[in-house]
Amino acid sequence: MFEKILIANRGEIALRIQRACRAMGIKSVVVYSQADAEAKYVKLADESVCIGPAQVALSYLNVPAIISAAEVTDAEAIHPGYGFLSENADFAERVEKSGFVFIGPRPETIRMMGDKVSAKIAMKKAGVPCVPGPDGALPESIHEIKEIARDIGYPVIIKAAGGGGGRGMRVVHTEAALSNAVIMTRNEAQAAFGNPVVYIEKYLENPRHVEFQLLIDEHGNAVHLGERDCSLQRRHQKILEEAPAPGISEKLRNKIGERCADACRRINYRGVGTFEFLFENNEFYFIEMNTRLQVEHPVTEAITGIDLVQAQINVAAGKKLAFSQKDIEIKGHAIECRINAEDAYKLTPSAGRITQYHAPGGPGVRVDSHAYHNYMVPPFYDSMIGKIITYGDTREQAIARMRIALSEMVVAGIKTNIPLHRDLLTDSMFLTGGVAIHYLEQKLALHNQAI
Ligand code: MV4
Repeated sequence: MFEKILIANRGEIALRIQRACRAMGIKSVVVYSQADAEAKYVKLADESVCIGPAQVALSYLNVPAIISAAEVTDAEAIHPGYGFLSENADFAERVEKSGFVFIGPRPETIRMMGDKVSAKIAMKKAGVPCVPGPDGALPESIHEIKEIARDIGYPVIIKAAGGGGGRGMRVVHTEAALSNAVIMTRNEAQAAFGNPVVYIEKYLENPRHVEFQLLIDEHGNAVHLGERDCSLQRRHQKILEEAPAPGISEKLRNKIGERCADACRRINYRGVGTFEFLFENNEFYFIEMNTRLQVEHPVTEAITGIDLVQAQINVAAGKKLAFSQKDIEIKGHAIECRINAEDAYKLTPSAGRITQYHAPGGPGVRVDSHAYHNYMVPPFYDSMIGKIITYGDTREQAIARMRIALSEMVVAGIKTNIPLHRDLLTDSMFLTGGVAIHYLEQKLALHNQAI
């Protein structure tokens, strides 16, 4: 096992990884920007290294500074967390070339999944159900493109191969709009990702976003840990997630989970990974694979009892999984509310000093947050200041516990989205379960119209 791990991230996930290291008897080093000097995980750290000023390009994305920090502190492995460099294949490669272990998949795997065209081809070949559309990139000829779109049937969606997470895509409803949409998406893709390649899919109008969690060791053992429903989002920012996804049968879960596990074995995947699907009319359609630990991993931990960060570290150290698929039981229900420093309904960021902070507690309540009384939320980074995760035997119990947790939580001095969560936890459509990806935006539009 590693003696020391460097955590190349900030915020609640830096603290989460630090706690996993502590639980495993591994020393950890945190890197931080000048704006994060007062952060909780820096104060709690075994060792810390300032890697630069507030701007992410000069700190959390500063590859030489991070590698140097690992060198001077004698760390053996680097955990990238989520966001920042976590899905950067060049970074993973630099880490390994410098003699450290990258806690994540191989660089080639990250690169393949970063290209959404090659990811989809690999998954389709491995038997994972995908959104209807041709394999591979769109051709140059607009006549050919029109023929392809006609075959698929409108509406279609044009996506950038270098995109993902909602960046670089365009919905097309008619043949008249097709040519322009392809040209615009190509141009934007070239500008944003340095890659003009685009592909086409059938556009699903009202799906849910359901994703499967996978865990794979270096010895070919792959398990799925069930799915999460992440449909409650706005502008591709998830705000509430739950596991399992309401209304998915155990049979369907195991069928899709097995396909994903099989695909991971075929491509020699290592670490944790998430298969993102659109789910409509009880069918799953693969869209993308994420090669990192995700923000919403705690809901999966709650329903499986598996510590995903410890598992990631074990697998990165070359250990075999301590369990197989038959040992994994999906039990109970978990909900996560992301607490953001932002206006609850306008969703504009609200940085500043937290003048009062009280975290909820009690049975089945987990709070992952780096915030505290008098903490200054810096304006330079993501607005998420923590997550509340509640667990119950049933969805109803998890919801009831979340309502109480939200009623207990106090964050003063800045605006937060806690009022929106309180509202959602009494929303009749949410209570029924299984709302689609556009639901929150529709609800917010109604709210903002009414006031
Ligand atoms: C789609 C889609 C409908 N049909 N693909 C957005 C994020 C990126 N991961 C893929 N996205 C979508 N792809 C087809 N063929 C709708 C979305 C989409 C979406 C997906 C998941 C969660 C939220 C979303 C919000 C808007 C659009």
